[in-house]
This record gives sequence, C-alpha cells and structure tokens, in this order.
Amino acid sequence: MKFNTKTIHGKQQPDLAYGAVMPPIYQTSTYAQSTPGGHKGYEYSRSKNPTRDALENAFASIENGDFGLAFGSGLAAIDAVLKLLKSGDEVICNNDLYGGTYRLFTSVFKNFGITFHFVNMDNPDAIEAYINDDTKLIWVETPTNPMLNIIDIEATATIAKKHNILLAVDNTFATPYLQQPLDLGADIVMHSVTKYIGGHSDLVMGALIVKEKSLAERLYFIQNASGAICGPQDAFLALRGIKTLHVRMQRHCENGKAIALYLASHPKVENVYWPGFESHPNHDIAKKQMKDFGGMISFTTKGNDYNTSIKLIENLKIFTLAESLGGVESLAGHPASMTHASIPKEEREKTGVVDSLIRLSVGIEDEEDLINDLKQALG
Ligand code: P1T
Repeated sequence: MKFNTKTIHGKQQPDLAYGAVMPPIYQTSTYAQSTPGGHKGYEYSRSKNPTRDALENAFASIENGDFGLAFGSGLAAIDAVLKLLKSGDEVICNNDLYGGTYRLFTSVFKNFGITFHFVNMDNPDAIEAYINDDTKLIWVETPTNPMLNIIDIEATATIAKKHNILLAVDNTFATPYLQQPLDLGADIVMHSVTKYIGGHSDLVMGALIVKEKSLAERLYFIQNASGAICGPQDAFLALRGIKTLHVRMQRHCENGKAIALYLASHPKVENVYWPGFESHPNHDIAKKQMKDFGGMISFTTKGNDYNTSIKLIENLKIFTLAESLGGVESLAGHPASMTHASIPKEEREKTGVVDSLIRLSVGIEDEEDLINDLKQALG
C-alpha cells in the first residue's frame, strides 16, 4: 500500500460491532468482565482503549513501523523514551531543539542523573567524539525547530548501530509524508501529533512508533505504568487528521516554497531559513531524505532589529501570532520569547535563535493572500 492510501486505510478496518467506518469514540474508563480476567481484550482505558488502538495502528502504518503508541502530548512521548534510561546514562542530541524538549532534558532528566550532550550535527561524525560506554540514546530533531537545520538520519543511524545505541528521531516538522526515519535506520520515531498529524490545532498529543517488538513492549510498559495516555475523543480527532495528511502536506509545501522565495527577495528581510534553498547548508541532505521541504520557515529582518520584527508580527492579519505549528491556518511566532524562551539567551543565540527571528508555520490558505499579508506587514 502506498503512502496516500495508508493515511486512509493503513491497519484500519470497519468497527466490528456495527461496521462503523470511523471507529466509535469509546468514551469509557473500564470494561465489564464475566469473571476476573474474563474480558474482550480491554480491561481499563489507561492500558488499552479501542479508539486509541485504531489510532496507534494508523501511526504504525504511516511511519512504516509495526507498533504505535499515543500519549497525552509530544513531551509526554519524549518523556517515555527518556524513561528507557537509568541514572548514569548519557544522551547525545542536536543543539537546536524545540525549547520544551531542551527544558525536559536539562531541568527534569538531568536531575535524575542523565547527562545530555548538545552537539552540532551538521556533520554526523561529530557525534563519535561524545560516545562512550554510557551513551544509550541519540536524539535527533530534523528539520530542527526553529532553525530548519537538517540532520542526516541514515548517517546518524549507521553510527548509532555501530555502537549499539538507540536512535530516536523527532519527525514533527517533516511528518511521514516527507520522510520516514524508520526506513533510514532509526529505532524510534516521535511526533508532536498536536502539529501536522492532527493538523487542525484542536488537540494536544504525542506519538511513538517503532519496529522492534521488545522495544515496543518496553515503551508500552512505560506508557501504562506512567499513564500519560491520550483520551478517546482526541484519538478520534487525530485519526481524522491523518486521513488528510498527504493533501494538507502537499499544499503546506507549495505555499511554503512560495513564501520562502517571496521573503528571500524582500529588501527588508535579512536571512531566510528554509531547507529548499540550494544555498541552505544542509540542502543536499534535505533533498536526499525528504520528499519536499515543508511549510516551516524562519527569517530575520534587515539589521536584525528586534523592534522591526515585533512590529511585523503584530501587523500580520491572516497569520495569527501564536505558539504551535502545523495546523491548516498560518501562524507566526517569536521563538526567543515564546517557544524557545526556556533556553538561556546565550545558548539559543549560538544556534541562531536571535531576538529578531520570526518563525512561520505556513498554512493551506491561498498563497496570494498569505503573500499579500506579509507584504502589508513588512510595508
Ligand atoms: O507540544 P507538545 O505536543 O508536547 O510537543 C512538543 C514538541 C516536540 N517536538 C517538537 C519538534 C515540537 O515542535 C514540539 C512542540 N512545539 C511547539 C509547541 C512549538 O510551537 O514549536
């Protein structure tokens, strides 16, 4: 089955009770048993719920995995991966990460004795210098949030395999429409489903997808033991979102390209970060591992002026100034004060997250309206 068909039919079947084409929302915490242990596969909804099952199967299908797990948020999914580790273990991650991921690593798991190395992964060989016997996980976000750097998943997977280290890829910005990290050798794919997979800015959810059964079992144990699951109503919404992922992503990419080109030609714009430019430092890797370049763009205003950037985002009328990304509507954000505020200024500026940086999540509205909005705001 090819990708577009998988988003609609992958590992799905009509509901067994009445043939409902969409799985019913099983809004229940518990299930009747005829005798202790005598049940129909479901005991308690933290452990298993039929609506969540349908969604988890769909996750596995679209990422070419065998097992999917749904969590109450993207961060809850990352939290579950980190719980595979123990005190004394070390993690190597890229140095340009979503601010909340950085905060979870440095302000929560560091306190439990886990060491994190934040590394520029432009050249994956740089990872080797940080590997020792305690290294248990490589965490990669690609494209990165918000600088749109691209990390070579296949090359990183080769290094991880050589040293018997788990490789997890945060695939939130790309989605499986653009890249499928398990096929490139990753062990775990993670998503903030809140974003493109949900696609309508109406839920908060996370996902993990794996191929290996024993890894899936360990993660399922953590999902059930820690309990950060998603509810059935949200599972239903995410499943509905997945069914249009491919058509939405196609338009996000088309609009993203048009806006990246427009911004790059504007005299009041300094730098535009978008992996589709041939001048982007990781363009060749993007071309190799992604189908297209996505709808996320970051840029700075001429002279790197904070006040100009703030005025610009305040003036936007169709782009909404808001946290988050990946919904059908276009959003604009100011990473330094919003999504990446939890990273110390000195640290974030090293990777380019300066005070004049603006991040756009380009939606699927008419391209002309989006460009006109930027034109009037820049004017
Ligand atoms: O917000 P949540 O569903 O918990 O997902 C966290 C997360 C993980 N990974 C990446 C790459 C992300 O972008 C996020 C969430 N990001 C935002 C809210 C944002 O506006 O960037």
